[in-house]
Amino acid sequence: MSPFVNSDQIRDLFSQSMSAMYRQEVPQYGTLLELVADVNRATLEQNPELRQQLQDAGELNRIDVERHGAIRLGTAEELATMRRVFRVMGMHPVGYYDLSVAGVPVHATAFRPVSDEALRINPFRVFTSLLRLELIADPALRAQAREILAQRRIFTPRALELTLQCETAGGLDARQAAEFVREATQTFRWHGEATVSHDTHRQLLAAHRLVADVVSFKGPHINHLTPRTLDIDAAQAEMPRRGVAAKDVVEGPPRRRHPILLRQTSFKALEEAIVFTGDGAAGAHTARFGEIEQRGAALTGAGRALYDRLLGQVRSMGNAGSTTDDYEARLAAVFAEFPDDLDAMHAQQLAFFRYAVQDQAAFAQAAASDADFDLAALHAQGIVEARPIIYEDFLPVSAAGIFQSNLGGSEQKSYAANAAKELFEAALQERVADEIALYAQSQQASVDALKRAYLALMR
Ligand code: OOG
Ligand code: NI
Repeated sequence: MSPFVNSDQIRDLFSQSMSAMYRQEVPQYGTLLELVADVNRATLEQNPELRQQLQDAGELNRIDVERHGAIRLGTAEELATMRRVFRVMGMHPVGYYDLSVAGVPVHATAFRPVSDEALRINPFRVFTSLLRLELIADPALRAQAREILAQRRIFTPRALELTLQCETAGGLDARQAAEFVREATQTFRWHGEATVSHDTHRQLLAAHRLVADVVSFKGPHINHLTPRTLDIDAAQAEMPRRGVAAKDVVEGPPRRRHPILLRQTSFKALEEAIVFTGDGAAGAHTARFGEIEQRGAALTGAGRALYDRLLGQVRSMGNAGSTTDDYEARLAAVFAEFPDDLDAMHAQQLAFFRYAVQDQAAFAQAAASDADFDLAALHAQGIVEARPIIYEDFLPVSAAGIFQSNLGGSEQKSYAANAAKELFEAALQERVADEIALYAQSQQASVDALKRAYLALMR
């Protein structure tokens, strides 16, 4: 037996630790968790079929636990070290997100578990942005920000020691794992004391609110956590009833019979008191909020292109003088073009699927007849079923509303949008995985397993 705790278990402990800390720091987040638990309970009561599906998938016990959090880092070194720390918890960089197209001077990846099994144990992931100082126009302010960031140490010495220990020994024992989780959590806590003067904070704010959020503090405070809801429209409607200020619309695709990708909503960021350096002036900063998500099928390249085109079409219709209802009606009308029917989504290869035997007797009979393994035929006859693979990644650009609405203020900056994946990977000191390739692999693995089972039945 290995003396080491499985990295999936460490991630599970970590997500619980982050949840407890955030509930304490942002009490309204506790209200959000209760609301989501209530909505999920009601949804399951009304929908026994969904309950059965979740039970079969082994997901019923952990429905409303956190699915993700988000942080923003200041330097390449912080990002490279963060990669090592997350690796201890079985979280790897997946995907590259260029947020400059949404007027936000960062690029990002998601640290997440990648194997089907690890995702099942605990899917917790952290959307991790890196500030792009080169996008600050004023050279003096850019240099000052760089200097301030170079001084801070965002990890505790013990967290770094245990990370190294894990890398050299190949794992952590139970006591070390518990200590690692405690130490790692420290990096993400809130600091009410800024590292800059009131005046510098003002200048950073003027460059971009997000620049101030990253540069003014001792560490990358977690800026939100996000539980999973089974009915995001019900959760959205419930928020104001419980005194939670919800953003106006749910981001992402419209409500569908067969959900795709990711739908999200949030409560607006809090104004928090902070103390500046120098004269100790008191001020306020808005950064931290709570979010809810509902996940659906992962889309293929073709499916994603269709999604992007339709969303672009909705956006280009403009919002002038329109209400939330208008937006939802427009979204639904435009998305009528995206088939909401699993057979059509499958036939047009818009989504990824995991194949499983539906009718064991017929499957055995087909194999015994000595016919070659023919997935399409087995599927068409209903012997094999295709279940959508859940999307595990993010849509921060199409959901730029979340980013924007939570920075406070209504400013819209524009940057000459330019993705810089290579620079990001150089900072990370690793390549990010291609999420589409991961879904394709999961799909293929299910086909391979079916084929093996079929061949075994032939002999
Ligand atoms: C991250 C925003 C991205 C999501 O759910 O799309 C994100 C941030 O505000 O730092 O968490
Ligand atoms: Ni989020």
